[in-house]
Amino acid sequence: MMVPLKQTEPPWWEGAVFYQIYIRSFQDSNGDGIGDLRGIISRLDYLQSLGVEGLWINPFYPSPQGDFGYDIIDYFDIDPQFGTMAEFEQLVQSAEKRQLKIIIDLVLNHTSDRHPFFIESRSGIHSPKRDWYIWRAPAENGGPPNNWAGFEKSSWTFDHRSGQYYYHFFYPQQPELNWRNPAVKETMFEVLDFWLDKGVKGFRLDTINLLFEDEALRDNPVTDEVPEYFKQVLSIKQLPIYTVNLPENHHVIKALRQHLSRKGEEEPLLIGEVFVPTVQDLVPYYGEQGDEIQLPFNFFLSNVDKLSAASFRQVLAQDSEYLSHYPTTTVLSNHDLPRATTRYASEENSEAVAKLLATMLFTLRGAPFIYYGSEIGMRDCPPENIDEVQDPIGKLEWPDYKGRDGARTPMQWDDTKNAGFTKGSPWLKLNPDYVQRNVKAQQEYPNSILNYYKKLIALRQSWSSLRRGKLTLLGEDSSVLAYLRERQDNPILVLLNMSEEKSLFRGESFAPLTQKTWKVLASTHSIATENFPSLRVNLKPFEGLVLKND
Ligand SMILES: [Ca+2]
Ligand SMILES: [Ca+2]
Repeated sequence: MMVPLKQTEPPWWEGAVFYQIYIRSFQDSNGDGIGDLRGIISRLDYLQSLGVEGLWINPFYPSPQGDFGYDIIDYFDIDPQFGTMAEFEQLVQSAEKRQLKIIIDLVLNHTSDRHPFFIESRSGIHSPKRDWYIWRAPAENGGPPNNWAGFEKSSWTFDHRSGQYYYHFFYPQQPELNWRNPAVKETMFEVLDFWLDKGVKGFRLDTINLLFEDEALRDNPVTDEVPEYFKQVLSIKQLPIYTVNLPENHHVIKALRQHLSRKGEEEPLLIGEVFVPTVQDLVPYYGEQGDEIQLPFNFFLSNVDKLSAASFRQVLAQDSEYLSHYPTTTVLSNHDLPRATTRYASEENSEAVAKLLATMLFTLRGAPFIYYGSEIGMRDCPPENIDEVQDPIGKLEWPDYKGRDGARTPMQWDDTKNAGFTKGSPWLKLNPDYVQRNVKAQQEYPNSILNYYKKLIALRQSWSSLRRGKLTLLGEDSSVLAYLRERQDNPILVLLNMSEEKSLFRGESFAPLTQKTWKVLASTHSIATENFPSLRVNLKPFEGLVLKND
């Protein structure tokens, strides 16, 4: 029975600051060159000192690591290279003591081809688990059952023993579960129960909008007009209308949300990775009654291809139009993208741009997601030749695309050998800039990116207008992105000069700003204490300012 929600405190995650830990690269504790759970535990004090609230950890389940953990062979255990279940429990407890909430990554769409379910399913047409995956007879010409494509030109792989094909949007090592089978649903829901019992506070659901495919297996229409967003995941030109965002996904997500609502307990947080063509298409994933995913990832800001006030403003205007009544996320970097510093800055202006982007990250509506290392302005260090490549997509597409290794290099803790990440040989080479760019150096330098992050995170937590206020975009300046955050009587004004030239912001032309004087709360360039009675602000190149009503 649905009980109407009482008007109470908003949930902890609304507008909260999250930190993404790519576990392989964060901190190694035993010298094997691979980050692990004990490594994370040893850095919890550091994470607490940043002021973040949620920790999202990339997959740590037993896995052949064909896609670095997104190919799971056991949903109820920890891969020995990352640690033990006892260490995971210790991590949750130690995090809890520091008010840090653990969010784990979960892959429901597919398993590894070495998962016992798939091994059983593959054993023959009459296997009791045959229908747990998507098996079909060949087309009349012996080829794949239809034209569906994803990471590979055909999403079907032929199995010689049974003479049938199985379906996988990603790699052949990632066969897709058949979500039309109720047994699959029941079994996978138990996985979430298991981890909730371990004390996790939520899940980041991998590719959750790919659960269902068209039952009749109709061909996807072939077209040259593939939306930008799908170009990243489709190897051939087609509109994935029969493989992505099917209405059936919503039935399962609703059922999952309902399944997880436990009486008297705070509802676990569901964060969803959803590939959708427009901001508007995110809306259905919240559920008509707010009964699906609380936080569908909003990647549109990270799709902006250059540092441009106009381009970011365009995305934020779309957010305002469609998402102003929904909690959302702010993502500039993650394990699938080149880091924002690499996308938007040169080596020379990297520090200034990192601070400017941080000013935006922590002052927008969406819950900010910090990708590990962003807080010190880490930059990509891509492989130089194919022998160095670890990422499967980099191996497949070299040299056109070098894969995602560049954004996954080990965390730069200090200037000792291997940056304090490992005493052994790191699984992926370090960015040699760690000698200058590292946590220890930035802790000691008051105007570092790291200290600026801490300052902005603290501001977000003390000003409810930053965390929960509405956002109003101001003007159409080509250099300065300006917006107001308001809640009750505490407006905050944010000015971001995205140009490498000085720019003048003329506040007098905006009615909400006049009749007020403004005082600097945070500034990228110096610890300013200036007042701006006239609201004509001269901004230095790449300067960002956060101002309060004085
Ligand atoms: Ca290790
Ligand atoms: Ca699927």
